[in-house]
Amino acid sequence: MSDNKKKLRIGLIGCGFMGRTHANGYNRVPNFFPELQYQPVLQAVCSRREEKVKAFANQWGVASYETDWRQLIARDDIDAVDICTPNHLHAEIAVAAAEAGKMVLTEKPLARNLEEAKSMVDAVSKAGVPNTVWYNYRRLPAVTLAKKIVASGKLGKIFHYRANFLQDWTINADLPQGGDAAWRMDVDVAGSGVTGDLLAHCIDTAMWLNGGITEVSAVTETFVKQRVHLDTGKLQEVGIDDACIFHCRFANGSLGLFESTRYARGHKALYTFEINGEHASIRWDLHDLNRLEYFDNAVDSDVKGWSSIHVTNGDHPYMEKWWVPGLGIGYEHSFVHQVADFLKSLETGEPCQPDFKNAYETQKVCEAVIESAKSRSWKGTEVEIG
Ligand code: SOE
Repeated sequence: MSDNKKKLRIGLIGCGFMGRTHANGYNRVPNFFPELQYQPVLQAVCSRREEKVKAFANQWGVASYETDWRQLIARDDIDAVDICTPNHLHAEIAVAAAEAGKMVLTEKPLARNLEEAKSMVDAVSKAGVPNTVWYNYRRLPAVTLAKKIVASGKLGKIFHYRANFLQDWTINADLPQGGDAAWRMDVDVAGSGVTGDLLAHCIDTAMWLNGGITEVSAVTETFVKQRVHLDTGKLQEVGIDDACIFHCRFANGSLGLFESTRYARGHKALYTFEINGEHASIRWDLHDLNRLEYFDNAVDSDVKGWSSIHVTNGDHPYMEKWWVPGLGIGYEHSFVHQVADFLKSLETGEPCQPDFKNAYETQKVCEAVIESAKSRSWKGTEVEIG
């Protein structure tokens, strides 16, 4: 690797599933985005369990490891702190990292709640450090193409936005909550259930494509009311939402319908969205992520119908970086693209979206959704996106 590149020394905190997706992103970028001025260097990784973090460092080529995140932040040889921990640590780590003058990247959702999220936005803006949140699905070529199509006006006036994120991994009532394995089931750690974990993705994409959500009306359900907690060994109340359905209004006058659950038997990670406009519609499905479906009402009626665009041409978003037309890419590439876009943002000085400020708007919608379900009433979001 060329020596005249500026090194961006990354300190990765957390080495679970998300730690792996990010580490892979950092490792792949220099090969596929050689024009970037910055080169990420996996300088340190941190996790409480030494065995685990040592093995991770070995496997992913990380130069060193720590078992206390405060030690990692205190190091002079770290430029950017990347938070891949469970949600309850995002705010504390991000604020400390920003105060130490580090750039901060964090996994989604930004935080457990609005208050924590606000402290993070304030900390990075006070410190003036670059920041971003890994809402990775924006960076799949077909989703980025959807953004281009909507922005071009081809759809005309938008009437409907519809999204689902369906899974089925928590149906078993014997599944515990808490601990390293099941922290997503523990409300104290996760903040919420499917709303923060899955709908946050849908809301981020929706507001990116279709503008701000102004008010919501939601219903949530917790199908299994008590689960054994791995920390205490006791049967405890489950505080997360297992399923959430909400409808909403967007600032542009369109209506939205969102559903997420971990109880949709047969679905593992079915993230789909559809947008219906006056002239055209588009729809996308994570299980067929290289395709974007497009219906253009202006096409002659004898050949009119849904067309399926295989988003793998050299002139499709990000695709000139990969193989040749017709050859698809996968989930992991969205993280490679996010690293590349973050590095590019350091060159241009333009924030890498979604930055903390933008992800705070998504957090507002998540909070309004939970509030609306609790109070069984419509809630305004106060989102500041047009
Ligand atoms: C949950 O199962 C999960 O891993 C989320 O936490 C991710 O954000 C989502 O992309 C896939 O599903």
